[in-house]
Amino acid sequence: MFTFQVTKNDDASAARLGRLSTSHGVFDTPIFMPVGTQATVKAVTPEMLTEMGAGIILSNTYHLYLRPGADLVERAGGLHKFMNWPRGILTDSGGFQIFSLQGLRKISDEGVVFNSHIDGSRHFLSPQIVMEIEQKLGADIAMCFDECAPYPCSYEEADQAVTRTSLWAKRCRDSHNCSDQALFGIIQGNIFADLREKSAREITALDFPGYAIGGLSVGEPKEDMYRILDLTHQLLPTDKPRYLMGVGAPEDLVEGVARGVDMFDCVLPTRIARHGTAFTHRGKLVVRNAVYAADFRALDTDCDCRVCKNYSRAYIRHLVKAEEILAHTLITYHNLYFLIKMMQDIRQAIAEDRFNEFYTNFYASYKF
Ligand code: PRF
Ligand code: ZN
Repeated sequence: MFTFQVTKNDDASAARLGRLSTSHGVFDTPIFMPVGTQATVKAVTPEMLTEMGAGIILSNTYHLYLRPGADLVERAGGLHKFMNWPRGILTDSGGFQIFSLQGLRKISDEGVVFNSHIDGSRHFLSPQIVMEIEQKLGADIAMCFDECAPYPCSYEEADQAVTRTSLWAKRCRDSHNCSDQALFGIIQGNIFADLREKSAREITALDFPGYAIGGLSVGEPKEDMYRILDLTHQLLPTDKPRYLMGVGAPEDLVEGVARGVDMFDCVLPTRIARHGTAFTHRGKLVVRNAVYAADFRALDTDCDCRVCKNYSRAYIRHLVKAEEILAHTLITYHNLYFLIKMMQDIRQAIAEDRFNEFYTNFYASYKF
């Protein structure tokens, strides 16, 4: 049920257009996936996601395994039914979340022992167990259980994460037996070129239907991320989707697409929304700032989303200051729409052979 076709390659960059088919819909790439960690994209309903044009969302194995539990989601009929989201879902494997946890965790080749962030209870996850959980959740795309080395880290640490990620990827592949779910491999290697090469070689040898680039946007300078992307995309098969994990700043979407990335996800648009910040074509707008107290223009005067058509900066700032939860909904809606529309514009630009022009115009108007 899972297929991917590249429909066009850009002449002037590694950007490309593609089409991803799952049993929950067909999606054009490059695509941005909103994050719904706990089976909800915070502050917006699935109906709003449909309206803004979201095709596929990401959810998290780690959180759903701890609460409400994979068995419950399975009994509900899977994640799509449980949360009333009819389109695509990708589940991240939990590796990254566990490695970002503070406190006790013990990692070996067998798996990870860790304490729940909810009640401190002790748990063990292995590649095999994660595959069982992801199959119960029933997303269209599941991710392998991987080890994401932190930044900064030593060469030896990054090397060990690459070795373990390959070992686990093989175990994931061998225990994954769900025909209606695609399992993606994950490339690690931190900022070390030769480790990226080794990881890409070992993971692609396992022949997954798609490949993620993990271990980036973990605190390294942007130049390092772009340099690693430049070399990694060339090591991946051209006929499989490439997914850059946890990256979603507008400039990183543009840079990622230019380096051959097809899929992105990030909490940034939803997280900054809850802190009163909106994306606009001219850069980020901190709507909670006093300068917007009597500004009756839209969040982004160049946006045609439902929020920008109907609500002013002054009103939304008032909601933020009064700590009204509608502020979260309105800004989240706009921020997600902004990135989804930006990806649509990027796709159109690639289709019309003017991605280069899009790139130049983006930097001319987007201020940092
Ligand atoms: N691995 C997994 N999920 C992730 C990452 C990773 O390396 C990242 C890194 N930016 C975000 N989410 N499994
Ligand atoms: Zn808007």
